[in-house]
Formats: sequence, structure tokens, C-alpha cells
Amino acid sequence: MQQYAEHGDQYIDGAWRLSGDAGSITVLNPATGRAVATVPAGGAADVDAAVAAARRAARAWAATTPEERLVPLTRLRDGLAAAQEEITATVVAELGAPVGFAAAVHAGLPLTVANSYLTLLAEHPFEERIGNSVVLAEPAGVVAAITPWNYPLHQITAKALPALAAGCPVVLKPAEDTPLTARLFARLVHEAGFPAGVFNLVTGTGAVAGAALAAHPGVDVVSFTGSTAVGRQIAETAGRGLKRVCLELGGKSANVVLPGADLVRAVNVNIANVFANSGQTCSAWTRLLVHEDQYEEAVALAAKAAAKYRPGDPTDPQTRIGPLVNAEQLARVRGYLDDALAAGARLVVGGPEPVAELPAGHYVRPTVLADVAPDAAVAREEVFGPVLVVLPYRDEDHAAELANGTDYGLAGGVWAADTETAAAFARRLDTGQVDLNGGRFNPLAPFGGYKSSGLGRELGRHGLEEFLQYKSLQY
Ligand code: TXE
Repeated sequence: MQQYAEHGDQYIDGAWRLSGDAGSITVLNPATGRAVATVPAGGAADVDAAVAAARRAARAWAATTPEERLVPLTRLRDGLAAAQEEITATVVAELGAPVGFAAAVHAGLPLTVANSYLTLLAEHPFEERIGNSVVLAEPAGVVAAITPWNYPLHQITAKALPALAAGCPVVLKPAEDTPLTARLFARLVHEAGFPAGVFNLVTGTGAVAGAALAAHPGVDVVSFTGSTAVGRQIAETAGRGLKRVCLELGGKSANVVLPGADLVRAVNVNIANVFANSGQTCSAWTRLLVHEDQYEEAVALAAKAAAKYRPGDPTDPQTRIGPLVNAEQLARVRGYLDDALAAGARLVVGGPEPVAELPAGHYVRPTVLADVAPDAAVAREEVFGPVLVVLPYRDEDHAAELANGTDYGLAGGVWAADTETAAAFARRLDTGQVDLNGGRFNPLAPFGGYKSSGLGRELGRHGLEEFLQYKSLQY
């Protein structure tokens, strides 16, 4: 077990420094329940020191040219590329992600995002002539990045890379469950040679370190990913301080299969999507909407596809589904399943019973439910586990009404006989991104939510603009 707390360090002002706060957080391996490491539980002292360092660095970092910022950002990209195996092993240990998925997505996606920001930084018009004005895109100030555990490194890089590219210093407060990936990222930032204070890391709890950071008067922008409940609190606090906020919150996305679509493929892709990362994905397609005439066929196809997912040891390359992150999430997911079954839902596969052969980890059975009322909690709220609800619709209007019938609006899928028909239906959905007939992920396209799924966008040019403010010079 690594005892980071012994040297008690946070990454502040360009160096690993002794935490000014008492206490530590023990990181547990979700597959075994065993302690992996301890890290400092930072509080007001660490947050103050980190924000002060960021403020001291802000003016000089803001004055750099995009070309100058490209130098350390390129070295950081190279560091991410060289550390792929170490990132993979760290995410497997602290999140319980299956090693194959961890390598491809948890380690691979941040590299893709890093490459996209190198390209964007080289191309972005930081100065633009509009009529008789020259409009300058200037950095928006000190950024507080507060991140969750579900994609530990991606959530950090989706905030820190565009903020740094924009010329903003960053103070990162990562999730309590996954601080080791954040420490690894801080080491790579250090090795890339950013000026002192431009990137700072404070590990700690949300209630103490997170709340202190979000409310800090020295912070100009709060970029938060996590639960809608905490997102609301952060927006309220930020409103009082007139800070800018970017919020990536929960989701309850629908995958709508229109008549004439390839039903087998639509269901297979849906199962892979909703069970990936043990269902702990904000954009997961947690509701499969099919025409009532195809309902039983879709349920049978979902059962067949789901049977291939057996929870297992995340270090085994054969494993497709690992544990949930912690005991609270396990209890929460089982609670949703208990309530759904008590209300008369049909259990197609899975269920709330413990996975007997894996007693030490936080495992839940990948589950498909049918005959669920559309207004039941499991069909409206974010479960954040490997749980798919299959719902029938009567016609396209009913399908759109069901798809739009939750407080969320983050992602979704539409399948039809051709992509034009799918695109036409996608325009009716109140959601931030829609995959048409299984369309591929695009790291340059904006990612973010309608309604209670959030404010602002991440990734690509839109993600960069969250960290810019504009000054116009009139000639
Ligand atoms: O999230 P929290 P949790 C959803 C998902 C999940 C539920 C709870 O449904 O089951 O949220 O997860 C920090 N001030 N998502 O409890 O608490 C916290 O330390 C400032 C969706 O892990 O929102 C962590 O760094 N910060 C989601 C981050 O906020 C605070 C990803 C997220 O924690 C704080 C994760 C406070 N008062 C969970 N309280 C997504 N959108 O992808 C906590 N934090």
C-alpha cells in the first residue's frame, strides 16, 4: 500500500508540498475491498495555498501566446502517451475498471482529447476582426476543476487541457474514490514543465475541499462534473460570487429504435453501451425504446446480449464488467432494483442478489428490466449501474414524449432504416448529443446537457470557449 499521507503532499505551486490540513483518505480497490493507498484530505489551508499560487501565476500564463502554451501542452500529451500502461493500472486499481476497457478508454480517451486540443490551440482565432473591432479571446481566470470518479482521467483532462490551452491556471479537486489518477496527472504536468502555480492539485472530500474551492473568492470559473444535487449547490454558490460555471451532471438517456431499423444491432450496441464501465457513465443509454410490435423481440435480444456479461476480476483481460466503485453505489443500485421489482417490473436478466462467487468486491449483476412504468424511479432517475429498462412506444410522437420525459437531457441514440430518418427524429429530442444508427464518438463535437444535465459544454472548440472571455477593441 502506498502511504502518500506519510509525506502528506499536495501538488501546489509547482512542487509536492506537505498538506496544511489534518486527515487522510484511504483509497480502496473496489474489486477486493483492500486499501490501495492513502492521500491527504485537504481543507481550507490547502485550497487557500493552491488558489493563491494559481492567482500569482495567472497574469504571466495569460500573457503567453498560444504557440508558447503549445510547448508544455505537447510535452504533457507525450507524457500521457508514455504513461498509458501506468494510467491503465491505476484506474484498474482504484475504479475496478476491466483492464481492456481501462486501456482503450480510461487511458486512451485522454490522449485523444489531448491531441484534439493541440490541433485546436494551433488553429483557434484568439484574435478576430469583426467590422471596425478587433475581438480578443482572453483567458477567463483561475479555474476550479471538481471531478468525479467514473472516468477519473478523462474528467480531469476534459477540463484541465482546454483551461490550460486557453491560458487559465487550474486548481483540481478530484473525487475521493479516485485521487491516484489525479496524482499521476499532476506528475505528468510537472514533468511537462508548466510554470509553477499554473496547475495545482488538492485531494480531499467534496464537503470540505470541494466546497471550499467552489466558494473561494480567488476562483473565477468553476467547472464541475458530478451529481445534479451537488451541481445545483455549486451553481448557487457561484451565483453569489458571480463566477462562471460549467456543469456536467447526470443523465437518463434514451435509445430509440424506429420501425425499419436494424433491431439486432441496435439492441447489441445498447447493451454494450449501458454495461460499459459497469453502467457508471453519465451519457449511458439506460432506456431502450422500441415499438410495441417489436417489444418482446427486443426484450429477448437484450436478454441474449446481456447474458454475455459476467462480472469478473478487472485485472483479467477476458473481463467485460467489473465492480461498482464503492459500497454506497452498490447499495444505491440494488435499492433501485428492489423497488422496481416490488412495483411489478419483469426481471429479464440480473437482479439485486449479491454475486456469490465474488463476495469481496462491490459487484452487481448486469440487469435488464421490462414492464416498467415510465414514471417509475428506475425509468426516470440516474441509477449509475449496469441496468437497462426496455420500454414500448405506440408511435413516433409517443416515442419522443417518452424520450423527453425525464429531467435529464444528456445523450441518446436513434436507429432507423436510414440516417436521414434518424436525424429527423433526433431533432425532436431535448438532449445534447445523439448517435444516429450507432454513429462514432467525435472528440471535437460539444458534449453537454440540456435541462438538468448541466450548463455549458466540454470537448472541442466549445469546451475551449468555456474558459475564454472576450474583449473588443474598436478602431
Ligand atoms: O457525486 P458527487 P457522487 C451521479 C451518479 C452517482 C451520484 C453520486 O448518479 O450515483 O452522482 O455520485 C465533489 N462542493 N454522478 O456522490 O458527490 C466530490 O468530492 C463541492 C454523475 O460521487 O456529485 C467529487 O469530486 N464539491 C456523474 C465531485 O464533487 C463537492 C459522475 C462529484 O461528487 C461537494 C459522478 C460540494 N458540496 C456521479 N460535494 C456524471 N455526470 O458523470 C461533493 N463534491
